[in-house]
Amino acid sequence: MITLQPGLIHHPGLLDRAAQAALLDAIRNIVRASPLFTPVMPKTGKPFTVRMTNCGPLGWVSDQAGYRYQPQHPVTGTPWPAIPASLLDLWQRVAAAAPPPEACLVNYYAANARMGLHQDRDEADLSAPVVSISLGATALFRYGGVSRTDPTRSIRLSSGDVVVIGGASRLAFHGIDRLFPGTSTLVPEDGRVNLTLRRVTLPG
Ligand code: MD6
Ligand code: FE
Repeated sequence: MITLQPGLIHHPGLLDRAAQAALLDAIRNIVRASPLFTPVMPKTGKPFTVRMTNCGPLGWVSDQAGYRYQPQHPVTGTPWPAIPASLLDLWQRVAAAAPPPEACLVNYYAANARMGLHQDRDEADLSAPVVSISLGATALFRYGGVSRTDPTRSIRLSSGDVVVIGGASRLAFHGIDRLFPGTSTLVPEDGRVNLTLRRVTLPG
C-alpha cells in the first residue's frame, strides 16, 4: 500500500490473477445485459474515447444535457445489473468506514483511448472515497491537486491494482494519459477495463 498524497492510496496487485479473471468474467456478463455506450461531453457533444456501462442501483452517464447518475441505461432504458459480490467485498477491504457503494462505472479503453484530467464530483456524498480497479493493459495515471492548474505526477496502473481516492484527495484532478501496448495478458487487443465504485447519495 502506497500513499501517493494525503487521501490517495495505491494498492499494487491487490487482486491476484485468478481474482482478475473472475472479475473480468463478471464484467463480461454485465456488458451482455447492459451494453457499452459512447458518452459525449456536455454542451459540445464531443464523444469520449472510452466506452462505458454501469452496475448498481445508480449509474453515471454523460450526454449533451450534462453529467448525472440515473437508475437506467441511457440507450436500452433497462435498470443496471447488480454490483458483483466480489466488488462489494473489495469495498469492505479498502473503504469499510464508508456506506456501501451504489454505482460501479465500467470504463472500457481500446488501445488508443484516454481520459482527460477530471474531478469526480457528481456524488452527493463526498465523504466516501472512490475505489478504482484496473484490469488489462497498464495505464499512465496522472493525478494532482484540487485545482486544475496544480502540479501533477504520474504512475503506472497495472492489472489488479486498486486506487482509493478519498479524504483530502477526494476532489483531486486525475486522468489517464495513455495505455502501454503489449501489456495486457487479460483483456484482448491491448484493452483495459477500469471499474470505479462510488457512494452517490448521503446515507439515511
Ligand atoms: C481510470 N480512473 O483509471 C480512470 N476516478 O481509467 C478514474 O477516473 C478514477 O482511478 C476516481 C477515482 C479513481 C480513479
Ligand atoms: Fe475519475
